[in-house]
Amino acid sequence: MNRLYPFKRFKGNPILTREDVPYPCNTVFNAAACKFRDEYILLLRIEDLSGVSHLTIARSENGYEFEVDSEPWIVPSNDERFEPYERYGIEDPRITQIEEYYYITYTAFGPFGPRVGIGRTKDFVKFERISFATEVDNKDAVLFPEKIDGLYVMIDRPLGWGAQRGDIWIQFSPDLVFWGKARVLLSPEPGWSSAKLGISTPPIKTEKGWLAFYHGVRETGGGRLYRVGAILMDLKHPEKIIGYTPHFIFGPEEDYERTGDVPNVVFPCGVILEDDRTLKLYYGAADTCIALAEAHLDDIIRLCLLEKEKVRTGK
Ligand code: BMA
Repeated sequence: MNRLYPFKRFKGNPILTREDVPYPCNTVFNAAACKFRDEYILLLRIEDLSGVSHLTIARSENGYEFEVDSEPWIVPSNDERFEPYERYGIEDPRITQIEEYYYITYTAFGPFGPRVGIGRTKDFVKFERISFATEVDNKDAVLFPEKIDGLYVMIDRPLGWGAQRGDIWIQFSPDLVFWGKARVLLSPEPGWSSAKLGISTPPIKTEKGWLAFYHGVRETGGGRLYRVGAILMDLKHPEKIIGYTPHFIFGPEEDYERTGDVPNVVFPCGVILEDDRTLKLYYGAADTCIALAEAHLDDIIRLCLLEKEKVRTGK
C-alpha cells in the first residue's frame, strides 16, 4: 500500500447493487452508516425508476454482507410543511448518534433546489422529522456526535449546486432548528478540489481532534471528478482546523467507480470506527452502487498533519 493512499478496497466490492434491492429501482448509492445494537446499519439512497430518491435500511452482522429491507423507510413527505421541499426526493443521508437518538441529516430536493433536512430515530423503526436546518441551496450536512459549549454543531455546504463554487461551512444551534454563528471552515484550492467541496462523513472524536472525510470536486474536460480528503478539527473549537490532507487520499480507480450513471465518483456518506483502530468507509460508486474501503485511523491522522511541501517533494 502506498503510504499516501491509505485505503484498501474490500475484495467483494461492490457490496450492494440494485440486484440486492428486493424491489425495482435504478440505482443504490451514497449510504449513511452506523452501528445499532449488534448490527451494522446502512441507510441507502435508492433512486427509483422515475429518478426520485428515497432511503431504505440495509442490515449486516459483519459490516460486509448486507441484507436490504423489503420496503423503503424514509420517502418524500406528504405533510404540507415538508412536501414542497422533498418533492423531487430525499438524498445522501448521514447518521450521527447523540445520546439515545440517531440523527439523520439528508438532502431534501424539490423545485426550489436542495436544502438540509434533519430527523431522528431511536429504533430505526419510527422516524421523526425535526427541521429544515437551511434554506436552499445547501447540502452535504453532518452533525457532531456531541454538543460543544451547549450547542449542536453542524457542517454544511451552501452554494455549490449547479456550477457554483462550494465551500464547507460550520454553524451552531441550541435546538437543531435555529442555526447561527456560521463561518467558512474549508475552501476549494487549485488542483484536485478546485471546483467545490462537501463534507462526507460525521466527525469522529479522536485524541488529536475531530476527524471527518470530505469530498473534493474537479471539473475536467471529461466531466466532474469526485475524490476524498480528510480534515482534523480542534476538539473544543471545531471551527479551528488542526490539519487536512494536502492531497486526495482516495479516488475512482476501479471499473465500478469509473463507470455508471455518473462516472468517476467516489462519494462516502458513512464511516464506522472499529476497535479504535480500523475505519470502514462506505461510499457510493459512480452514483450506481455501494462499495467499502478500510484504513487505519493513525494513517489518516498522520496524513492530516502532513505538510504540503513534503508531498510535493516526495520526502
Ligand atoms: C453530488 C450529489 C451526490 C452525487 C454527486 C455525483 O452533487 O448529487 O449525490 O453522488 O453529485 O453525481
